[in-house]
Amino acid sequence: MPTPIFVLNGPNLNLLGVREPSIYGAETLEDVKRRTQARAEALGHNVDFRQSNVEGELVTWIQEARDKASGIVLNAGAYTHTSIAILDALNAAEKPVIELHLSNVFRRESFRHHSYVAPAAQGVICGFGPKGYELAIEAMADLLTRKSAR
Ligand code: CA2
Repeated sequence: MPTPIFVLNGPNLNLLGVREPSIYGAETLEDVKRRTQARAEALGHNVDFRQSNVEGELVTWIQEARDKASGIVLNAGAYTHTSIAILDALNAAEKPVIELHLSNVFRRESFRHHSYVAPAAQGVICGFGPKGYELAIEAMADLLTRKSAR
């Protein structure tokens, strides 16, 4: 098995498909995991898909990615807008990072317009719902192909 792409999900994303379908859609996180894994496998990658409501656990997983992941796709949830600890961990990981959001955060409240994650990310995908996870895997696969060609 190749080194996995870590797909990390932050607080409240375990509620997907259960609450607020008008913002986040009807798919559960388990559905999103399945479509993410399917896209990764089609592109010759595998994913390690995780969710936590705990900021420190996300930091620990990002630290783990330094040795155990090829890249990090991160939907940090609300920690996107608050967490210097997650930014520091991403910078220390020295891996390609894609910031991901289901919703278009720029159409929402102004406090969602700032991201602490973005300075550590190669790119940001937001507003495409669960499809964004597949887009993020495609983008990460391209980044990893370019990296291995260097
Ligand atoms: O759009 C995204 O993916 C977000 O990262 C989701 C976060 C939000 O704080 C960010 O600004 C944007 C919230 C995740 C909460 O997910 C829920 C899902 C269903 C019901 C309630 C919350």
